[in-house]
Amino acid sequence: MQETRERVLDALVDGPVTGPELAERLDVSRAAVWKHVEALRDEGFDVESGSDGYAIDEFPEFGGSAVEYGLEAPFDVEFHESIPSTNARARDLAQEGADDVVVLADEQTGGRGRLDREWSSPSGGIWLSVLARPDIPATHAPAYTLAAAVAVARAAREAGVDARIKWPNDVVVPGTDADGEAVERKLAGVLTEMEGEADRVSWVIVGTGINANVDPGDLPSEAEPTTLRAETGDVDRRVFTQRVLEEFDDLREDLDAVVPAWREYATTLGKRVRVDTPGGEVVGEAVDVSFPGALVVDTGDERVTVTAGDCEHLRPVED
Ligand code: BT5
Repeated sequence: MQETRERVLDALVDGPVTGPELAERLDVSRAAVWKHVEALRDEGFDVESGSDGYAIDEFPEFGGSAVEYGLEAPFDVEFHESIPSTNARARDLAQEGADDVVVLADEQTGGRGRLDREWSSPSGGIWLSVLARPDIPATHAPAYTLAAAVAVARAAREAGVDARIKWPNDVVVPGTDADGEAVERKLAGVLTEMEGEADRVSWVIVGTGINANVDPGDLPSEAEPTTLRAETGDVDRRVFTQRVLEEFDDLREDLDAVVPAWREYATTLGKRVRVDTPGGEVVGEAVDVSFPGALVVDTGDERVTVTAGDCEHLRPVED
């Protein structure tokens, strides 16, 4: 089904092509061709039908087939105008046995951050979850979180935004507040969920929320958010999403490349940090990140390796 839709889309982009011609070429009925054409129209494609057949001139700004078209990564994309949470939907798909699927939405009504915090997801953003079944042990899954953060940072940097990464999962943009103090504003966050045995995960869901064509005023102000709209102007969400998925796909194939790529954009390294971990608070200088994504903190007395937690950047101590 998905594949036929893609082939119909390919043919229409190269069109015009008549319904009977297309039916013959794809070896499906004329009714099936018509159904796919109607489905593409529903997704916002401007399919013209003239005397020499169907043709497509314009792509919708966003949508499943639009993102799949020309995507150099092996994902099927399921698009929703509005959905409670793409991660929740991806979990349902995981139960059904799906693999390499991306759930994408224009708006989420129940988006979640880590520790069940709310993730504000108004229309105009890029809210997506990648569901995959990699052959990795559960302990390596954090590398997927870092990979998603790197993928978003790279796509944002290509779009002209000075995106950096704050350990472990925040894509931030440095700036100054009204008093001229340095601040880092959050552009995107990643929430990874998984299920499986210790030696091999059954599935991983990497949920990524990117504040794209959104006004910062529509996001919770205490979070100090920023958006692509505020930093550089509205982006083509179709292309931006493709770039994120392509970068992510490259990195997951080469997990050893993730940490070095992450270090390149890190704002946390060299800073004094306070990390709230399940085992207590760790304060010191963030000196490194080690595979698959742990933060190494020099407390002055010892080096502590932190695998999970909330990280706050502190001001340097005055000598
Ligand atoms: C995260 O959590 O940063 C992970 C966010 C993951 C969201 C994606 S969207 C697609 C997929 N489907 C979902 O339901 N979730 C994933 P955390 O580090 O816990 O940050 C959450 C905190 O960020 C909140 O407590 C707010 O303070 C702040 N926040 C909420 N919405 C925000 C936004 N749109 N931009 C910036 N900060 C936000």
